[in-house]
Amino acid sequence: GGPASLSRFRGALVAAVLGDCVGGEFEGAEEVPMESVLQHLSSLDDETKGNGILEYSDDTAMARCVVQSLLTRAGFDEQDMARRFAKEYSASPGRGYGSGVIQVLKKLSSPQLSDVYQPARDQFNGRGSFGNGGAMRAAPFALAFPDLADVKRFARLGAMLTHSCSLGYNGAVLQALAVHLSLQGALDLPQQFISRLITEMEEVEGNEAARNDARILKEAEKPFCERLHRVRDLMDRSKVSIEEVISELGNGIAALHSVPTAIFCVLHCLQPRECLPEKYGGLERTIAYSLALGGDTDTIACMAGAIAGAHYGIEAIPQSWIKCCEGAEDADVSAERLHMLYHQSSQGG
Ligand code: F2R
Ligand code: MG
Ligand code: MG
Repeated sequence: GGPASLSRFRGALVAAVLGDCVGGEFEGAEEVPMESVLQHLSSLDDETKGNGILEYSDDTAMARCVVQSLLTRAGFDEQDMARRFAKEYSASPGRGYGSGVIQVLKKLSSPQLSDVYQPARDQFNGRGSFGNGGAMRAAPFALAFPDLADVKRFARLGAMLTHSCSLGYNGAVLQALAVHLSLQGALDLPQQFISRLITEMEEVEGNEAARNDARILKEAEKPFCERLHRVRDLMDRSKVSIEEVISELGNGIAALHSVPTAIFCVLHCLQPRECLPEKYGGLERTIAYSLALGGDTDTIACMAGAIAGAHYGIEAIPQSWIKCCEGAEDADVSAERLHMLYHQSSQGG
């Protein structure tokens, strides 16, 4: 489809759910042989499976809250979104949430709470979380707002409801930017895509709060920019091993160690790769490669899935995968509604 087509919206939201559901199998594993990944993925073609057998985790549970809030309020409303996070957690606490964020979600359910951003600020002795929980649910912001400045602003505010450290919320901004650009067809020119992300993040990481957090955590002056430069270096190499990707970019639960990694997975899998079956299209390659990195597989595959899905569109996703994943069909319905909201906004309605 063309820029911002319905197919791209459906691809983004559905592939994010698939990444979460199929990635759950390997979350936390140190090494994941490609053979095990391919076995897991081919088991999804088994006709006797299906009907949402693979459950979604916190990644999708929170993204669904973001989507419902953006749709119901026709824009960003922090009170409504915070209430939905708290309600969702209390209804299904067993979705594999991070151990820190649980405290925030409990506090957000208090009717006495006057500032919905305060519980996040109190995390980790006032330093805030740098986990990837803001980034894992950031894709819907790119699907609701056509304007780049809105995508950046609301992805940051949406993440700050749980992640007040800039290394957490700027990961969400980067993820939303990647989906936004992919939706416009920017992955047709991969070098320009990565350069554009670096330019945008230069500005995002240029403020005092970001510099301060980076200094305290002993990271580079502009940590996401530095990682994106590493992504560009790896892209330019003809051969890269999985070990090198993990050591250069990471595969962990911190946004800094997973959002640039997810972006690399998408870029690396734009072409066929020796380690992946020839019959796989780009979307299948991206999901398989994300799982083979090990570590935070559900979240890396969820984020890479959203970016790749926005590029390849819904037609690239195998029907059998959709049938196996809880929430994938709901995501497809929501994508259509977000597409309408996005195009209403772009017409100034
Ligand atoms: N939590 C998981 N997976 C592991 C456990 C699964 C579960 N117990 C099960 O077996 O079912 N996955 C999910 O969590 C990640 C998103 O986490 P989020 O929302 O960012 O949570 P949190 O708690 O804010 O941060 C995660 C951890 O990062 C460390 N951390 C963050 N900020 C820190 C800081 N300022 N100082 C020190 N440590 C910090 C802590 O260890 C946090 O617990 C996704 O992978 C999702 O799938
Ligand atoms: Mg998860
Ligand atoms: Mg995870």
